[in-house]
Amino acid sequence: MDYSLLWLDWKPKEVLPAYTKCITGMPATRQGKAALRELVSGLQAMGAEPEVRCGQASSVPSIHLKEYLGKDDKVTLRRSGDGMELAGSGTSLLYGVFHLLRHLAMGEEFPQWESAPAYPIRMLDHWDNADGSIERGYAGLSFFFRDGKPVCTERTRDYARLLASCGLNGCCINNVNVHGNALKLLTGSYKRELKRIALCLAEYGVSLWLCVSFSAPMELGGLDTADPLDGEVKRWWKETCLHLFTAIPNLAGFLIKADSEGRPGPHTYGRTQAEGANMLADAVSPFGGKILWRCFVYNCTQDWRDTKTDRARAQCDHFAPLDGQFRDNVYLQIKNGPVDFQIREPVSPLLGRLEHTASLLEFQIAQEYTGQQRHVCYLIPMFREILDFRFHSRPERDRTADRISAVCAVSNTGNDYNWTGHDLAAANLFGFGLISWDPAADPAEIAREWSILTFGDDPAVTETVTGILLPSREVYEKYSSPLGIGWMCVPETHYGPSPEGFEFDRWGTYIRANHREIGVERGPEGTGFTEQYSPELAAMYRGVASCPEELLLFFHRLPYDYRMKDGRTLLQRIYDDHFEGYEEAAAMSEAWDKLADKLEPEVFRRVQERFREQLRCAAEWRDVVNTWLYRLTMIPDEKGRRIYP
Ligand code: GCV
Repeated sequence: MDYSLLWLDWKPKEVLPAYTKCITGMPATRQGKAALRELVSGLQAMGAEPEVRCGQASSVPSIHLKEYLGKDDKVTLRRSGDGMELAGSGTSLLYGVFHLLRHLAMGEEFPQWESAPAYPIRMLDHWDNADGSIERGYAGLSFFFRDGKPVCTERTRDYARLLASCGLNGCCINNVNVHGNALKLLTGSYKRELKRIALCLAEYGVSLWLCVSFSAPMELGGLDTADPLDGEVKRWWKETCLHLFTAIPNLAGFLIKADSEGRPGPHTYGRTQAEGANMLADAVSPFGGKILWRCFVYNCTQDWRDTKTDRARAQCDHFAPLDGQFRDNVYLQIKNGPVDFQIREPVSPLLGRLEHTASLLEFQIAQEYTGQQRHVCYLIPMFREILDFRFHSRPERDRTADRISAVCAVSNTGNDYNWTGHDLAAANLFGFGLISWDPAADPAEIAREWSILTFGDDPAVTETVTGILLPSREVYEKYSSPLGIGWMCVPETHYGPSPEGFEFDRWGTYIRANHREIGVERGPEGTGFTEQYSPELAAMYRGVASCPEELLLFFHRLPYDYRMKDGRTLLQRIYDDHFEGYEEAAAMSEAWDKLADKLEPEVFRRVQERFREQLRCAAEWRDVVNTWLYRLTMIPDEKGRRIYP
């Protein structure tokens, strides 16, 4: 096998509870049968030899699988005498089996669990292209596409297993920037291949989603318009959906990036985003399909002299006035921050504004701006912060977690042996699954569990790995872009430092630093972005003193000698962070080195190599950002450390 099984590579256990010797119950659905298979093979890998007594009650301690019919996701795992009873629908049995196996692997004898997922849609978005490349992919090539065509292999099945094992139930296999052969996914040219993928995913309760191009009626149908109100266009979509949904079971719907970064969309025809989304919603609705409509709509050709247009405002400006105008089967897909997956952004205000429209929160575990899976950056604590964020809107529906209806993440996988490029990045894949199921899950506990499942239960290893993962986001933040400003990376690649790179580009992501001041003024005298939040939050962000310091430069333009709460100047704080960030990354790398004789040599070596690159790059970030600021301001570091004048 040319890939690892990640956390599903069950390790032998010295002691297992007596009930692991016998399994009873006879699941009837495909998912239930998969659950039984997983249970048997998982227990075998741990060293048990379970006897399967289909349907029979057992007088010896056993695990009893009780399958309910229906689509309910609720799962109950409870102690029953000296054994365990697992009850749920077919897919829930899968969730329960994986939960049981994970907890047995963690050394828990009688794990009890009564749970249901917080959201009905918990999915991964792949930015895979038909030619096999992956946009912003950092772990090799696509395992969904090869030579211009979708492919279904053994790996597809193991991928579905990985998803189900952490509670995920959907994946969109192609890039939102639909081009090349991917356009033809809609036409049925690849019906056979898509059907195989769909069935393979379905066995593990994972639905298939596809990205489609809004102008497909022109690109594929030969029409001269894609106007969503045009009768021919509507007819084309309806017929296309009829063929596609009939041919491909388990197709859940479409994800669309429209009117964004050069993509076609309803604005081209003077129509609203709602008119565009609803037309597609009507086309998929006879098949129970859903439309995931991205809100990443902004002007990407903003002139630097225009200080009023603000990319951060765009989501709310475009979508808040349309609240309530979308069909029930439309979900607005909203990136977690108002700009674009920077290491720190405020939570998107649009998530606090929609009262009558379903929203789908979009995270990114592909580490586009967070070290590209060459740096360790455990993102789950950040996701938890975002889910816990309070909008001060309606008391009964105030936290992000309570306002959204679904959740997704841009995937960090590829066909690398370890799936995620950096071995430690798999913690983000696992963690995203667990936190999508339960937004109150503890990121530290997730890290601990992932480490034990992946590297075994040696406490020294667990302590070191969790000690590296947990602070890693703050470490990356310290040596890269300070205090929420973002965008100091190299345009195009989005890797490594280039503080003014975006300043001379057209994407509207200016940081506006000069020799006196740095930051973007987003209060009422600036772009007015603060006013998109509820009055309480707007007041907090508007005030320089009340604005959370970690977001100070996101919201405000300040002089370098501005005094932070601890008395340091803004500039000194930035210098300090960059020095400290590098030192902390070096300490993480040293901690890893001490695991040399505790891990598989290949795994140890791969991660060590990544740490070398992380340190090289962290030093570059530190030196480039500090030197650039020193040369702009000519204010030296108070501690006299080395800055390259
Ligand atoms: C898939 C950013 C990325 C693009 C990505 C886009 C999006 O701009 O750099 O590669 O396109 O976000 O989310 O659509």
